[in-house]
Amino acid sequence: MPEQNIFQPDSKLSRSSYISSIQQYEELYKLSIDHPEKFWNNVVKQFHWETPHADSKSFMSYNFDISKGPISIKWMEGASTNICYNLLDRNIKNGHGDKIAFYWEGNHPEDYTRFTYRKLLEEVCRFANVLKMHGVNKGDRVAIYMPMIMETPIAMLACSRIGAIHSIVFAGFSSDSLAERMKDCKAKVLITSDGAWRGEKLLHLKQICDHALEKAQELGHHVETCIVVKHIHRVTAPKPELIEDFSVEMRDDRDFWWNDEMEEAEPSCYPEWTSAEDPLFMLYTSGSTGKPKGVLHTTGGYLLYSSTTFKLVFDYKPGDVYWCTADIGWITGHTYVVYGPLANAATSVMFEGTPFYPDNDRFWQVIDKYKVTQFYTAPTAIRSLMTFGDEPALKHNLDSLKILGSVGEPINPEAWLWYYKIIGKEKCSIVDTFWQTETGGHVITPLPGCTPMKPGSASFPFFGVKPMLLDEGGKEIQGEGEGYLVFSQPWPGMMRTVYNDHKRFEQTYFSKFPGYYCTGDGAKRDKDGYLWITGRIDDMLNVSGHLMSTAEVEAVLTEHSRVSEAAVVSRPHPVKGECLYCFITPNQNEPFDKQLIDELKVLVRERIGPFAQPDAIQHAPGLPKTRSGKIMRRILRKVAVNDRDVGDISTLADENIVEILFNNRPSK
Ligand code: 6R9
Repeated sequence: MPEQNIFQPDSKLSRSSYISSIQQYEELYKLSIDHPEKFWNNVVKQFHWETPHADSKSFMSYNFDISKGPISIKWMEGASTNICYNLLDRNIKNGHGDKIAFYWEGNHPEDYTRFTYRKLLEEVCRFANVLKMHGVNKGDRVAIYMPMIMETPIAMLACSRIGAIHSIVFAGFSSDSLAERMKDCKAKVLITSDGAWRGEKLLHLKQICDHALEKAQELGHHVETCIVVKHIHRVTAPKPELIEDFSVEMRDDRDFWWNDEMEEAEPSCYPEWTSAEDPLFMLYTSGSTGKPKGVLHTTGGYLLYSSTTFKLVFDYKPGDVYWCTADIGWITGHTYVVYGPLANAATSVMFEGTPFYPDNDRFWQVIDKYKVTQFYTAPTAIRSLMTFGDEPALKHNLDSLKILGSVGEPINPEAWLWYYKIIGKEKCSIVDTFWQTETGGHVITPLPGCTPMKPGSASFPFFGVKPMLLDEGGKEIQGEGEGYLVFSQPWPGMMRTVYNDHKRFEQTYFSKFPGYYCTGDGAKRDKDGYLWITGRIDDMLNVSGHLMSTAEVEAVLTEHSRVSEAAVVSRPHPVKGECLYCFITPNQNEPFDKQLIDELKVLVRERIGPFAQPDAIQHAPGLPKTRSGKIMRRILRKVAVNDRDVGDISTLADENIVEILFNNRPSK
């Protein structure tokens, strides 16, 4: 078992936290599993329902067993509400109109602003009216490709106000990826900005969108409207010379400036009442077959779950200032920058920039500036900041911090301890939150002030979540052991389907173990019942918290005309967690040279995005395959780390290839 040190929560924090002891957690947990309605009803009451759900029977219903019929998950059937109304109007009615919803901190330290709940509602209503003017109706899909600026949550909430479904594509994806996603969801409108600064880099977002819109057209889908936020001229330029030849092309019949549209729009907009099971948003996540899946979340359950996990996992109290550094383009940004905090009338920091600009102490400087109480980031960020030593953090006053969160990948004990000691001064609870795009919110996590912490363990299930470990044959592993992490009953915030492909939803998550939602991750349970996530058990990899599939990258590499075959595995990386290691078999008589390597790197950046760029590309005159032609990735992973202890290779069609691959490893 990994590190077994236990860290007790700070007693002052325990005294004030919502859930203050393991006993209290266990009682509530039991209630949430045995009587979901009793548990969730307290949350239901906090929100406005235009129509309440019909009766107890309609509170929750589900089928997780494919042999008994289609998989289905429903919460609060028959109820209607509007999530934007609950996040804004309801909070204003409750006296929070002048409360700060967001402190926006730009890329440049001189750019900052703030938005109250009232101001946010006004802007959201205006933009909802803009969308309506452009013919967006309930159920239509709106693609969003934006930096971390206030217009992003405004656009999301405007969609939810009129019942449109937002589909955000992280603005680090390439134009091809954006096009593919817009085509898959048949987006009517695309919202973007002219560009964005990331540190000293200027990103040409509108240009990427222009290519994507063209490409979508080639793929057979026409996006009618593109709305563009003018951003880069409004803010301080880290490198003014880069703006000199920055230009944006606007097509008269398709492109509109955000500000021009907003000027004419009314600042009020009656919310569209949507059914609890109406779609709220979709968000693409990598699929192990290559094509991304549009994970679909619905309204009522997601509201209950995002608000409750936010409140209890971050122990959010009025007066706190919370900061989640995730980009809104990922699920963490959806649930824990936008929906969860606003549902609790919270005050958050929203940050446009990077941890390294203008200096490596930016995170710590921002925590000090806003007196942040809860800070939520990813292990990859912690690891890269650790490399600069303690001094950048020690320069700032971090005393306001109470809770530190981690998300996206397993946090190694070394990074955990640094976070705990140097950032949290041994008085903060660390919440290592395990969850997925599919789960909508945290599913396995410690609770602050409550759970004794083990560095590297996500510890225990959140309320309503019932995890189990299964062996390869589907038998449950009780007590200590390791297996597939599955869930045996639904919680309100879990995904409902893959957009337009319910079969794929059933196939991906419910076919391996009938009756269970399969996460695709492995986990261990130790003698104290703590869960330790061991990582993906499918062909997925996690680079700096970005999940991608080996198949997706292989498909891109083999597009190159000189490549015959490609295989991709993950290799451990000290900062990114994992990185891509690629094996390339060129076509017969084609050389494997630097030019090819460079072209392949560019290709992956173009097709997927810069974060997917391989760290190593090696020549593979052949790949280790079984007689039935399956690539043995286990062996490739050994080659990637230069570990000659490859185990049994007798099932290979050609055993000699293993030695050749070891000898062909790149020199650095
Ligand atoms: C929220 C998010 C999901 C995958 C998941 C797992 C890994 C996330 C983790 C973690 C260990 C944690 N993961 N949090 N592994 N400990 N605390 O990241 O969603 O982008 O869909 O990724 O990330 O492998 O299956 P998503």
